[in-house]
Amino acid sequence: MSTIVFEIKDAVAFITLNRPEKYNAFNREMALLLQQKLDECKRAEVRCVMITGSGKAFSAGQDLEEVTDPNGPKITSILTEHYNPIIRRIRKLEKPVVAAVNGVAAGAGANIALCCDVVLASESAYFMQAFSKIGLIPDSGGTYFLPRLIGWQKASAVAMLGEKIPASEAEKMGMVYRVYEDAVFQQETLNIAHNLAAMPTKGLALTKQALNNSLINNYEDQLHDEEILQERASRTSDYHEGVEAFLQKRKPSFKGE
Ligand code: LHQ
Repeated sequence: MSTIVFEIKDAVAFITLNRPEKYNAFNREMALLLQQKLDECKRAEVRCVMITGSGKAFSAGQDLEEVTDPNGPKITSILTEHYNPIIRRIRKLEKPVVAAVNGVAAGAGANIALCCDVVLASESAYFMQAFSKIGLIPDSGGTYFLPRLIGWQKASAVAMLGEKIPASEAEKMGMVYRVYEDAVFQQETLNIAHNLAAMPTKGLALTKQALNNSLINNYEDQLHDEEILQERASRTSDYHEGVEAFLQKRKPSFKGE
């Protein structure tokens, strides 16, 4: 069985982390394959990406057996070759990426989920910045995204204590957009992915770009970027369809163009 299951259906690319017996912990093979599959999501037919885990976990982060293997990858190459390229691909991908956190998301597994555009979790899922428990620092963008998502104070405590943060608490903190009861989680996350896939994909990509820019821009630069990106959005056929459909009091049919 492949460590990543990949399927494109109805404009949604489903990426399933697939090492269930290891709680979908990342080894080199899985990390490189995830990068490859994220690249495949650039295809025009894909209008939304959903990342989830198979079995009980979303992902328990780095496979700790691999890091203790003398023939395994070195710590620095784990970041430069495995995780950082994954985070960059998710942030740069010009479509919405949904993290459907079906179970525990720990270490790099948590931070890959947290850098996605829409983070959904099942009631029984939990998040854990497990790094501190083994003497490491939060990586995979954790020290960047966490304080921006939940504020400095909570980010420091979450990063240092490495406690289990239940999905409901993560939602209150601002790590997660919505939590669903386990029984309806799969259906509800599918609905969100399909909704996103039917939306104006180019407009969403430009929204993502504007939000990415806001992480580094000052206020004036951000207003300037909004002028440029909004003008670009207004040149899409989906924009024209959206306005026309509104005026004609009908449902819009967006093509992602
Ligand atoms: C695992 C793992 C795992 C291997 C569960 N590896 N097998 C960057 C740079 C360089 C180095 C290191 O890492 C990084 C980035 C990082 O991600 S650092 C953080 C690495 N992750 C962790 O420290 C989390 C380790 N796992 C846990 O603390 C627990 O497994 C959690 C809290 C996730 C789940 O606990 P339980 O529900 O009690 O499950 P379990 O511990 O029994 O795990 C289930 C199985 O999965 C078990 O296998 P077994 O054969 O005994 O049934 C675990 O050994 C395996 N597993 N995480 N990271």
